Amino acid sequence: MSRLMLGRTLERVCKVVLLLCLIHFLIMMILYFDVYSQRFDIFSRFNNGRGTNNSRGPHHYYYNYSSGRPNATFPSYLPAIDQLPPSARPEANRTRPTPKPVLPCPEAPPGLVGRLLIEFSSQMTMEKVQRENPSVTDGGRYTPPDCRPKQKVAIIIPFRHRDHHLKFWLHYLHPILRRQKIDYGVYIINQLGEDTFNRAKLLNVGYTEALRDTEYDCFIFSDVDLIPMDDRNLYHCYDQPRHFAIAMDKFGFRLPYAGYFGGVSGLSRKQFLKINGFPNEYWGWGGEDDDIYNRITLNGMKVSRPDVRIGRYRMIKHERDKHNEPNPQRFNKIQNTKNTMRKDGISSLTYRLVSVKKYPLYTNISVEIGKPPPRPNRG
Ligand code: BGN
Repeated sequence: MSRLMLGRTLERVCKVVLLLCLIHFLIMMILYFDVYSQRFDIFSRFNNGRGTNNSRGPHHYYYNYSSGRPNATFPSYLPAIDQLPPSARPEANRTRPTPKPVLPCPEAPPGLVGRLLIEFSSQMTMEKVQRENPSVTDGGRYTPPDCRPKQKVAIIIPFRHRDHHLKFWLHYLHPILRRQKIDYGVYIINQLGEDTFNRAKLLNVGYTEALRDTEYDCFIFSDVDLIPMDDRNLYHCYDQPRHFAIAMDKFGFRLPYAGYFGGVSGLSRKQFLKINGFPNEYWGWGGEDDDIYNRITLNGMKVSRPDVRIGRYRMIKHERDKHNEPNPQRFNKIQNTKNTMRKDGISSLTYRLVSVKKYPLYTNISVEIGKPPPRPNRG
């Protein structure tokens, strides 16, 4: 009798355990497909025929303000367009555009992974990076398909002869920004010619040119060799001008000095205009970031920063660039920001736009920005 009872009880326990396993399995499957589709874009890899043999080769075409992609706002988990029956293809649905997501994007995006492993030794090609990022649309634009971001962010990168770094930057940043649910565009501001480099002037050009493309609210200015090591360092704008790259490997993962504002920083349109943009007169290496810091504090703002454990960055090692020698005038100039900032800035910016090319993962803006004024003859 008691054996029978024991047998029945065991049978019931087994049934309950089996049921629990089934429920667990189902939940795991749902989570797996939800998280992994966001994290690695595994479904979008097969999306709209842009796989290995895709049409997005390394070629480019020239700026076209009206070239919107019909499938730009389609969620990445939809099947490839050419696999759909004709009636279900977007062309057939022109009268019913895809509805824009109504829910605002969460403050803390759920797909973030935290600390990242960043290395620069693997073989990187632009084709590989393009294949990794099929949901980025021409000119390096991306909009989250499943929520409505508060800000539109332009990422501005001053550039000259750093193609190798750019591949790594795109390889790491596009997936991070996607996980962060940022609505963004990437702008490479390429200084033509071999005259002295001028980082801050290129950043002013980037601000101006990005706004000709889209109504951006926020501008993040990043060096091409700096990769965030934690995706919780969110690339959008804050109540105060933001300094993102606060703990670089080359400085022992610490701020080199309290007023450091170099590497990666971000200002809203309003904050940028309040300081009259950046100085145009810092030719060569150094000081321009200190001048920007001075502008911020002189205009009654404070720099905001992430937690030091989150604001970590790896810098791609490189030789010092040619034609970007330390600027000997920088020590004097940063003493004078108060007197110069109203006349020298976005209000006095001049340059010659040579070309705007939209590549699959970024927009390349090539400009001539002039050269430093001749030094007065002494003696
Ligand atoms: C500072 C530079 C910055 C640079 C940092 C980090 C100057 C101005 C004279 C003191 N500033 O010393 O531009 O980002 O080092 O390398 O040189």
